[in-house]
Amino acid sequence: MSDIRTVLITGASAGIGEATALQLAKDGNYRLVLCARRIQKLEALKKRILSDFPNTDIHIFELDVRDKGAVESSISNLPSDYSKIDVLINNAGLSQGLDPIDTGLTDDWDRMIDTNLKGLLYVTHSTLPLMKECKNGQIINIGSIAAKQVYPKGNVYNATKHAVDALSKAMRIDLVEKGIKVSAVHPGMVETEFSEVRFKGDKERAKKVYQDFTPLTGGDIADVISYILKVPEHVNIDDVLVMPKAQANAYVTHKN
Ligand code: NDP
Ligand code: 8X3
Repeated sequence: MSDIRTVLITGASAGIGEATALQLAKDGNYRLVLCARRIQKLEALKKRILSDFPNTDIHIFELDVRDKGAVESSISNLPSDYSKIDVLINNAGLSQGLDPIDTGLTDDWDRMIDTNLKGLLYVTHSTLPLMKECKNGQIINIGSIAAKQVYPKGNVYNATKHAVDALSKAMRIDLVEKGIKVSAVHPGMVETEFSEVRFKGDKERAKKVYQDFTPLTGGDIADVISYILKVPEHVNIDDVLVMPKAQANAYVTHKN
């Protein structure tokens, strides 16, 4: 078993994915394969990583996880140095809108289902053949507190994240005999681009979500992921719920 593991991170251009790429570069024993739709952001991240951690091997590529054909061809045609994936971090995801079920927009629903659920499935399906040879494969799915609790107007986003929770459990069963570990990390509120994306560019509304308490940072979640990847080979962290101290659950956040 090589000491250097190759890690594929989806949605690495911002937030939790970007912070995880930086943390794993710092940890030092990972070869990074990073994808997202915004290639310029990935290029800037690659530059930063190579400036801070010059010995990092890093490959970036543009990918919309909703595009089944693009997922299949880009992952099956990775450069040979990066074509054996040890670790997959299914992080790409988003919320669109915050509306009751009767007035929600069906286009928003499609975007969330296509990204958070179908995208995760396409990427996993394309990556598993590249993991087969390694005896210590590992998948980390990023769920949410919304995978555990349903909150008002969260309907379809909540449903996609409940599905990520269910799929994480199902993958663990189906992959156990192949020696592939499956973990799910479920964050509470993390200050990233998430709310700006949910509210379609309304920065003021997004900012208010994280006001008057201390939310998690992408780095907090990256720390948890880094730890999950470091436990001994015979140990698996199945499921982690990580909340800001001020957030008791999906409904109760203590604001000053
Ligand atoms: P950000 O909006 O900051 O980052 C989301 C990332 O996903 C970006 O890199 C974005 O890249 C990528 N992405 C979105 N759609 C696609 C797509 N179709 N194809 C490829 N990449 C895509 O949000 P977070 O970092 O907060 O979110 C990361 C994950 O964490 C998501 O799954 C989210 O649901 C989950 N989460 C977030 C929480 C929070 O409070 N922030 C709490 C709980 C879970 P690009 O736009 O360049 O494609
Ligand atoms: C993102 C956190 O509380 O907005 O999954 O659902 S929340």
